[in-house]
Amino acid sequence: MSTAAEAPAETADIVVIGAGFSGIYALHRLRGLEARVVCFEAGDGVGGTWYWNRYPGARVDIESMQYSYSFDEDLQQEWRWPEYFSPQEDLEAYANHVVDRFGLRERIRFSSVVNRLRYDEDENRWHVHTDRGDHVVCRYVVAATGSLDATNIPRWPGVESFGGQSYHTSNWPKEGVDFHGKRVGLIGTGSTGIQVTPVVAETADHLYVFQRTANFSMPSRNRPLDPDYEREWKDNYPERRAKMLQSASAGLFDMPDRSVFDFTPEERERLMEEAWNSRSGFRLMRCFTDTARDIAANDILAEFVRNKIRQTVRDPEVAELLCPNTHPIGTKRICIDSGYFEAFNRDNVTLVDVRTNPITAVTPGGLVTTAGSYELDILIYATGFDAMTGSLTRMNVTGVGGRDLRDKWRDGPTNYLGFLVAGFPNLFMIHGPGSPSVLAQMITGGEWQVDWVVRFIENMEKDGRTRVDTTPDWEDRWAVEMEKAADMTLFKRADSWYMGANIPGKPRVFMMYVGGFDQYIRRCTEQVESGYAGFVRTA
Ligand code: N01
Repeated sequence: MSTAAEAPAETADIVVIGAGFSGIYALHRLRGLEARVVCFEAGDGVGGTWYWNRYPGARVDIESMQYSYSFDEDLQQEWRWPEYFSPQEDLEAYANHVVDRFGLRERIRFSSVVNRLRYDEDENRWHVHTDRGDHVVCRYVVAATGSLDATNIPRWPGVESFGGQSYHTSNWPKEGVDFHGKRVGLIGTGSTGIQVTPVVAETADHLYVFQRTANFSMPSRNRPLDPDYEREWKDNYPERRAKMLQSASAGLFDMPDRSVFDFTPEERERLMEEAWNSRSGFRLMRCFTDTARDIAANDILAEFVRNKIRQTVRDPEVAELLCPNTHPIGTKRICIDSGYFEAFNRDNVTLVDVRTNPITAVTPGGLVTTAGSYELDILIYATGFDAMTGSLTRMNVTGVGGRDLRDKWRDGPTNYLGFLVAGFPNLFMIHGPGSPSVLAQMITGGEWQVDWVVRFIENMEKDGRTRVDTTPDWEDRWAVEMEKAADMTLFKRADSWYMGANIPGKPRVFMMYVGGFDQYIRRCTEQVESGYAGFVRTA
């Protein structure tokens, strides 16, 4: 499977795959184990998501005082975030700072794509191969491979034939792209497309936004970080970080205690207006207790946002097309924008409805839909990811009996507590399917998962165990629990990447644990306290 000449096998104790935020922390934590650790990273720099997604407008949608590491008090006191919601370049700079500050860089092998991961049951070892010819034989693998890593470009006829410049947003050139005087086509209106649109619109000659599904988005109201606010966080970091882990989202947000139906229409309008105008558009999603579970409550919130779109976009037909009406609000990732809807008031921006008239082909000169063709110089694919599973299934992973992970996950990504897959021993996933993953604040969630895995490995060593697996029965039990949690929400009503619905042929399963990060911690802790029930540890 390797593409370069293969070097002789070398040995290690642990291989970490990925030097994103969780992989970096895993490297730091694993130091304490006196183990030989090797980390492979596909990029030529650190930061994972925040290394790859350098498209114009890329910015986090969780405030940076929270979306940052908690493991080192000096680091969190000293680091300064210039803005409330950090842009990609600040997050990448932070990842680099952490790697250098903690001396981790030399442990990372950059530009090394793991393309084969094979478990040898006789040896109880993993064989890790890369496209550069590395072959490392190790005891444990920590797959910090990210939830949104494997890109999705739909297979339209002619995709390879386009004669202009084309980019997927998660593989953006470091030198940037000049849009001056260019006709640009942007496919996709998820969080990414919504961030790209206003920035490209500023310089492109013309921007065509190809929309299949209109999305709910709220203004980020991003601004320079207020020093008093920063001080307040820094003065209270230990307590706040602890509280984050006791919350459903691994973050500190205002939590509602009121039903939308406790109020008159006028009162609820006033409350929603207040939340809309608050510092963070996300607050709107936390206005009432029942909007995530009750479709009638959800409709009220959704209509409030649709009315905001109608008030913002001058052309009523365009406004109506931008109004989401295919899914309940919050069942696809809520987007946070900086002038998305306003961009459609510009003369150089055209919204193209590719739900009614789907894209049929890419040609050397542009795009063809069932309604017409568009001449383009630059084509931007903001078409998302084979999320949650793609990073592992594309890696050619085989477990006990040579079983291919793709085969094991044919009907959906079975796992136990999001950490282990039965028949794939000693392979730990971070932010994998079955964990809260993207439904909780990912840096904090990743730190917690990494800590759990490192403690697990420490205990294995202490107890003289060398192999851990789970069983299909425990996977089924977790699947039932996950299903139960998802059924209490409206998530399954949307054709979202959460459900695998964006990838043709992918099984339609809600892939994350939506019971809350606090509950997830409780469940993982219980299993450990009950003597590792569900984890089959052998010598
Ligand atoms: O990807 P997406 P994304 N024909 O899958 C469209 C995180 N993130 O990169 O909805 C036409 O959401 C697709 O249409 P539809 C965040 O978790 C965070 O935008 O499937 N269109 C959709 O509009 C987010 O959820 C931040 O009908 C096609 C778009 O492409 C996740 O990343 C910023 C198509 C894909 O949207 C992914 O976001 C950015 C087709 N054949 C991302 N196939 C922040 O922190 C796909 N599409 C702010």
